Amino acid sequence: MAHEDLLEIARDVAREAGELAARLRREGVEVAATKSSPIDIVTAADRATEDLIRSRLADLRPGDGFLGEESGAERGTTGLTWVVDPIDGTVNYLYGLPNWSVSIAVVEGDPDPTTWTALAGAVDAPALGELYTASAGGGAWLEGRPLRVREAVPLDRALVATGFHYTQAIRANQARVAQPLLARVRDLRRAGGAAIDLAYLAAGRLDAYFEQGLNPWDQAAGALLVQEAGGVVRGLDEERPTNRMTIAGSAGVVEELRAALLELGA
Ligand code: 2AM
Ligand code: CA
Repeated sequence: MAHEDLLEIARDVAREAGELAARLRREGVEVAATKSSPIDIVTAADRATEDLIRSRLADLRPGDGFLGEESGAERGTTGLTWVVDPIDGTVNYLYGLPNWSVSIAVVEGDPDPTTWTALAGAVDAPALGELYTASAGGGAWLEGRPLRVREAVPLDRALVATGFHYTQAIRANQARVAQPLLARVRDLRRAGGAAIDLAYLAAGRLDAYFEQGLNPWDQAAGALLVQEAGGVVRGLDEERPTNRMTIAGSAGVVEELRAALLELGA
C-alpha cells in the first residue's frame, strides 16, 4: 500500500480517536490505575481510545501488527506495525491542560525505534485544534501547510524542550543535568507531551528537544514529523533514538546539544 494511503488511514483514525478522547474529557476524567510509578497514570479514556483505534485498524488493515501503550503488542503478517499512543500527555489530559494528543504511526520492520522504518504518522491534538501528519518522502504537514524545522542556531540561542521521567531516581539525574544546561540555552520548555513537542519542533516552534525514557509509541509519529520537516532525531551515542535518549532538531543544534548532554552526564 502506498505511503499516502497509509497516511490517510493514520489521519482518519487519529481524528476519530481524538474526537472520542475530547468527548470523554468533557464528560469528566478520573485516574483508573497507576503503572510504572504512582504518578504514571492511565484513565478509562486512554483504554477506550486505544480500543477504538485498535478495532478501526483491524478492520482497515487486517494482517498488520499493532503496538499500543495500553493493550500491548500483536505481531502481524504484512511486515507493517501500527504504533499507537492513544493519549500522549495523559497528565495534561487529566488536569485539563491542552497539550495532549493521539499519536498513530505505521512502521515497517520490528516495532523498535532503533531499527524500524516509519512510513506514515499522525499526531492529533484536539484541544489545540491541530492535526499533524507526515509520510516518508511526502513531507510533514499541519492542516495543509508544509512544515520546516527552524534553521540551526547556536545552542545558547536555542529554545529547547524536554520532559521528565515518571521515576524519581531518573528525575533526580534529569534535574542535575537541567540546571547547568539552563545557563547554556535560550530557555527550556516542559509542556508534558512528547508527541506534541516533536510536532512543535517540526513546525518551527522550538529549536530542539531531548528526553530520556521515551517508549516507541511516544515518538513514532513525532520523529517522522521532525525528519520530514528536515530535522534530525537520534540517540546519545546511537544514530537512532533509543529508550535511553531521544535528541531532535536541526542537525547543527542537535550536535551541540548532544555534546552538552554527554558532558553533563545525561
Ligand atoms: P504519556 O503521557 O503517554 O505517559 C512526558 O515527559 C512525556 O514522556 C509524555 O509524552 C509521556 O507519555 C512520555 N513518557 C513516556 N514514558 C515516560 C516515563 N517513563 N516517564 C515520563 N514520561 C514518559
Ligand atoms: Ca499515553
